[in-house]
Amino acid sequence: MSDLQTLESSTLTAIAGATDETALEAVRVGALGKKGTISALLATLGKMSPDERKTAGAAINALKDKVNEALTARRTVLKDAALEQRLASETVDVTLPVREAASERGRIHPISQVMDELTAIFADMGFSIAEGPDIESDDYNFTKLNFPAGHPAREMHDTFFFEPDAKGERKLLRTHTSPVQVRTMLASQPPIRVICPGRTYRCDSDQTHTPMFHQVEGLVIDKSAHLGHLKWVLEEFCKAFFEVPNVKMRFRPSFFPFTEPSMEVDIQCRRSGGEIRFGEGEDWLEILGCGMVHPNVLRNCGLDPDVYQGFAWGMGIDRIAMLKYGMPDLRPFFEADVRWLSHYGFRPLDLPTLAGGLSA
Ligand code: 2NM
Repeated sequence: MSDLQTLESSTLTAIAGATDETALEAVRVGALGKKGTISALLATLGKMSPDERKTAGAAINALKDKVNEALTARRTVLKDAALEQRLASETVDVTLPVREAASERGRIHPISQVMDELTAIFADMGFSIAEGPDIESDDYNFTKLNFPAGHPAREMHDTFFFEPDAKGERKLLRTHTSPVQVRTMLASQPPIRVICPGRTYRCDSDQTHTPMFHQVEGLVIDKSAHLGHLKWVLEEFCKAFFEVPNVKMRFRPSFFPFTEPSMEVDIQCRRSGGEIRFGEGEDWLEILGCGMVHPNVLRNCGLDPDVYQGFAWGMGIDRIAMLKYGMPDLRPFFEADVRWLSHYGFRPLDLPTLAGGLSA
């Protein structure tokens, strides 16, 4: 075999054996690069006689063409194989569920959700939202609300008191949100339509009570507000909140120091197999207290009871949250367990609106 044939077969074998484009490029440089084997052969042509050059030149150039052809063909094969492999390894299953963004992974606590629902419902009826401090004076929490000193109703509230301050004043953790209504009446003139949601505190702890809990209270004051308006507001609220077209309500006489007359309100429900449904059935469930604001409260808050009258109500947010969302136990509300929250919590971007559905 001539040198040329040996070179040809070894070069073509190397080309066929190159397993990727880098290896193939190395073979090309080895044969056709400046110092390559074929380039070296071409360099010998200069020293040949014209006859020799004619035959050798043709043979070497034919070899060069053959090698170039083989290189091109091999390059195509390797390129195609590399593309195939990439396509196989980079496939995406577009039917897989999308992973939630971090901003969507958190959950809204049921109490926050219910507060958002309450405020959406009452804002739609024209109410404002008012808030006040958790630490209150005895005056705003009790005295102005017609709980006289030594009155037994003060003891009903199991109040957390602070140590008396330098002036001898004993602050407390508010036992209801009513002091916010006191502040509203002192600061503004009727007509007043306001709801006051927030944290409240009583020294009480068992299966159905936590020392901190949440209340929402409402207050309407003008020159002609009456019990008919109160019933309408509460009925509209219950229908909207429990998302039912109709609900029967029962008003029973009761006592609160800040209202006269005072009533407790039950709503119609059906209890079956540990489940409770509203707007149907023959059972009753107590959900709130209400009444006409006592003339003493109006007077204590700077309003003339011969000119103004109004109604107020109060209810426990934690309790209506449990009822609406079927949560059997109150205590996990405040245990900050993410497993409970991911089960009972609400999606952060689904804000409750009356138009979009409260709990949709
Ligand atoms: C209730 C029940 C009945 C109430 C009364 C007042 C105020 F400030 F107007 F006197 N605020 N909240 C009230 C009335 C609260 O909770 C069960």
